[in-house]
Amino acid sequence: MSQEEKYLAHDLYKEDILGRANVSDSPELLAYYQELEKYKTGALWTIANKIEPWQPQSASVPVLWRYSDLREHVIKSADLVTPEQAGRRVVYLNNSGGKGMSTAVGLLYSGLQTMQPGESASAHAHSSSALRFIMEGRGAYTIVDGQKMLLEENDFVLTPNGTWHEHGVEPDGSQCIWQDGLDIPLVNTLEASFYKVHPELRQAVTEPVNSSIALWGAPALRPQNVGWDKPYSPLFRYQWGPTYEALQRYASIAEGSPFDDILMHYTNPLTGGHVMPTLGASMQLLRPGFVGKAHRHTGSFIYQVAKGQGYSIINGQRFDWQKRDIFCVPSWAFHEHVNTSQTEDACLFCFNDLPVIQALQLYYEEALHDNGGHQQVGG
Ligand code: 1HN
Repeated sequence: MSQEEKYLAHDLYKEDILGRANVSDSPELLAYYQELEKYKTGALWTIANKIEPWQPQSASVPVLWRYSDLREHVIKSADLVTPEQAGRRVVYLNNSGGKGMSTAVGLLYSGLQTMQPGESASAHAHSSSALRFIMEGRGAYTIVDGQKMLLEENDFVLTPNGTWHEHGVEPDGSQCIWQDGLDIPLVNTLEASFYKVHPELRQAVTEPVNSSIALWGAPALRPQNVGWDKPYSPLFRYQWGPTYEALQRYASIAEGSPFDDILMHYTNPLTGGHVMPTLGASMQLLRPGFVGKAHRHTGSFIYQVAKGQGYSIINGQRFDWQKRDIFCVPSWAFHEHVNTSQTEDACLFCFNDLPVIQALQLYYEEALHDNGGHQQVGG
C-alpha cells in the first residue's frame, strides 16, 4: 500500500486518539503554559491536533454567487466610484470561511470588475499573478507589458506576476464586466507581496495588437527564432472560439471522465504546463444530460459557468447554476457536476492553485465509492 493509499484508507471518523495529543488540563500544566507564553513559546500538545488535521480542513465553505444577484450591484459601482478613485472598480467575492483574508476559496481571490466606454485604469505591477475571464460587454482591452489585446466574451486572459498591466474600454464599446482571479491570499500568506504603480500611470503600447496570439496562438505550431524565457505562458489571450471548438472535437472522439466529462487545461504552448507558476485554469464541457460522479481532491477551485445550465453537489449541498454564475469547490470537498439540459452543452471555466499543489507534491484525489458514487444531498 502506498503512503497515499494509507492516508486515504485510514478510518478518519474512528474515535481513535491513540498516538495523538490527549493531555487534560491541571493547575500545574496551566501554570506551565503561562510560563512558556512569557518566552513566546508553547507546548505543542495543546495545538497539535488542530495544526495536524487527519485530512485537509478548508477554512472556506462551498458558495454559489448568482450573477442575477451580483450584476446590478457591479453595474451600480460605476455610478459610485471612478476607476481613478478606486484604482480598480471591483466587487470581490468574500467566502465567509475566509476569516478576514478576502478569499473566494482557499488562498484564491476573485472579484467582478466593471468599466464603462472610454474609461481606463492606470498601469501597475505586483508580485501576485492575475487572470481575467470576460463576462459581458464590447470593447474591453488589457495591456500587458506593452501588448494590447482586445477582449471578448468567454476569453481567458493572463496578467502574470511582475507584468505592467492596465485595462480599459474603447469609447465605442459598452459597459464591460469581467471576473478577476488572483493568488493574492497565497502571496500574502507567503509574505512576498510587492506592488508598484507605473511611473507614467499609463504604459505605451509597444507591440502590435493581439501579437501574443499571432505568435503563440496557433495549435501545435511554434514561431521560428522567437525567444521566450519567462516562467509563464507567452500566450496572454485564450479565445473562446478555438477553445470551444477544441472541446467539441475532443468530445466527438472521447468517452470523457466520469467526474468531469470533457476537460481541457489552458497551457503554456512552450511547455504544455500550467499557464502561470501559481495559477492554473481549465474549460470543461458537460455534454447534454451528463451526470457526473463524485470525487474530491486537494486544491482550491473557482468555477464560472460559461455556457448552459445544471447543478453541482458540493459536500452534500446542491447548487443550481446558469450562465455567469460562479461557485467554488474548497480543497478536499466532494463534488459532482450535472448538465440538466438534454440538448445543450454546458461549459465550466475554472481557475485553481493546482500548479502550487502539484509542485509541492500535495495532490491527492479519491472517488466516492458509496451510494453508486453520488453524494446524498443534505447529508
Ligand atoms: C488587480 O491588479 C486588478 O489589475 C484587479 O485589474 C483586482 C485585486 C487585488 C490586487 C490587484 C487588475 C485586484 C488587483
